[in-house]
Amino acid sequence: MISAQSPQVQAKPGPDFNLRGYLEERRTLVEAALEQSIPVTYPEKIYDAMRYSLMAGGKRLRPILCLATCELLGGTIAMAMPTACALEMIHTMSLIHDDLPAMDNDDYRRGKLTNHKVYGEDIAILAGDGLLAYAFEYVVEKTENVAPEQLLKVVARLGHAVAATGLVGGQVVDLECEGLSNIGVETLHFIHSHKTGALLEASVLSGGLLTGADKETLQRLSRYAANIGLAFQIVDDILDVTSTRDVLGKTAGKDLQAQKITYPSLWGIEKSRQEAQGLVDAAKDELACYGERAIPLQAIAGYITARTH
Ligand code: GRG
Repeated sequence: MISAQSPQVQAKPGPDFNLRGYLEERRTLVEAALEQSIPVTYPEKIYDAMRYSLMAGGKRLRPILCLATCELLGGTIAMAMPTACALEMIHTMSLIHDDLPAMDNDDYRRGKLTNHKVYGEDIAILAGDGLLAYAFEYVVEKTENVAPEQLLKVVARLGHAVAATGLVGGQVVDLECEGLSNIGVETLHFIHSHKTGALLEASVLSGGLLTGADKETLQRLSRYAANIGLAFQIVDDILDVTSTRDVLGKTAGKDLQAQKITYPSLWGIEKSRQEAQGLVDAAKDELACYGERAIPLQAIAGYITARTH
């Protein structure tokens, strides 16, 4: 069980803020909560498959964004942890389905064989479905000390991020564009603001919604999230070209191999880097009004362009 009290955390915003320590500390908290979130019971095979991908590592960026935003606005880690776990369950299910032969057909994810390579396609589809449904149950059942009307808004926002208005819509357009060489930057933005941006935005907004944030605050958070979401995807595209499977934990060079239109293929690597940096700077500016308290979210924005995997 997750304690109703916030766990003791050391890394606090301030002049000596240490992003590395902060991310490590939050990741450890999230891992511990995820570890307890899905007990294995009958039929064990499906729980094993769900846990295989959920506990396979990853940066845990979405949960960390949710926790950080909730804390920025005066909430606690404890009240946001069930939502943070649900975000990671949703993210993980999208990776499982994305890797399927009917979609990206990938063999490696998070440095391990993909779910369908280990459990077969049938179970991998069901593991994704199981994680998706359980994410919603988990938020509703496990969240404490949040007003029901705020929690309803969180649930609605998660649904919006998953549905055709979010991940599903982005994935459909991505599939439609496969093999086409005349994709413009607007279509590319649509794909990524839906496939990648929608869940990152939901991560930030749900942290705000849990605290009952007002409309103006939510709009500011949305702008921060839209900027980091796009920067994140540009960097993802750059890393696909410049990195290796060992570092990425997934197949590198896939976009080039599939002749996919990407930001580097449209703009080149240097302009892509500059665009990503401009978006990160804009994201940081959005939160300047919070002073020192914004340091963690601003530093996370910076990490997005500096990351290597
Ligand atoms: C949501 C119902 C439903 C179906 C899924 C397959 C699909 C529809 C959408 C694809 C979503 C997708 C895989 C987007 C890519 C997002 C992305 C950039 C993933 C990598 O995220 P990281 O780098 O990965 O945060 P880690 O492993 O660190 O968590």
